[in-house]
Amino acid sequence: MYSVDATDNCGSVTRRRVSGPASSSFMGVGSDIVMYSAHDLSGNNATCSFSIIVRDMEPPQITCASSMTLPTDVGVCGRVVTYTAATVSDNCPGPQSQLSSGANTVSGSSFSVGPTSVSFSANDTAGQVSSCSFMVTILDQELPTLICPADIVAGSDAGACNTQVSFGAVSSTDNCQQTQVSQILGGVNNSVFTVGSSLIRYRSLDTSGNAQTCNFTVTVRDVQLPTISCPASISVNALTGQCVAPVSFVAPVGLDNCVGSSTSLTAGLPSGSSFGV
Ligand SMILES: [Ca+2]
Ligand SMILES: [Ca+2]
Ligand SMILES: [Ca+2]
Ligand SMILES: [Ca+2]
Repeated sequence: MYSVDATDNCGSVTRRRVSGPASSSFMGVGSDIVMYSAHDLSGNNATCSFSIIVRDMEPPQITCASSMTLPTDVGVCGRVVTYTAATVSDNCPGPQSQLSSGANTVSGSSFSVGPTSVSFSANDTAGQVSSCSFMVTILDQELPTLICPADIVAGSDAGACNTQVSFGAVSSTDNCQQTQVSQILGGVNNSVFTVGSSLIRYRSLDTSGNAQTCNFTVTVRDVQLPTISCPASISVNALTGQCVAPVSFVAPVGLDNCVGSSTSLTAGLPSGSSFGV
């Protein structure tokens, strides 16, 4: 809205808008010149002009997609992510959203494990800029693979209730790098295992803390027979007037490479018994 005044030395003056928009009329962004003329009763006239500039002072409105957290694609340390580009509105036509973060954040590209910021911006014709951003977070939730050796069966060493056992390497892979493999249970490789069965367990950890375990057993068998020596055969005479005789002998005790062996009488009478003729 504007007003134009005109005065004269004699009587009334008539005003006329020669060009340009009228006061209170709608005017788009840009500039225009308004010209008026004034006419007195004697036919003299004068003109004046002024310019009107309408500026866009309103920055664009821009809205980004919501932040997202997604697992990695199977077997790879990243994920192909698609998302909706930011939407823009403005009081004036023209602005469109433009990706302002790196080329590796284009929708449909492969995002690395971890958080990545994706930013969009929009410029209106008046040079005003608005921007928004959201996070794409990729989580490695895929467990490492871990392969243990097959179960091992070994015989005890001669004269010992154990043996040294070597086992093959454990192999591990992960969709991401730097897998850490460690043994968490059982005797170590190349150590001496006693007769019996031992559980060996390994664990593989990826850099995101996903754990995989595998097991195998080491069984050492006692392959050595016990030894036992019996006394020499004994010959005694029957007691006078009887057909028997008491006989004592040192009961044999067996020996074995492993502790816990026992010796038992399996036939005949124990020492001190009365033996018949
Ligand atoms: Ca005049
Ligand atoms: Ca604007
Ligand atoms: Ca993994
Ligand atoms: Ca034995």
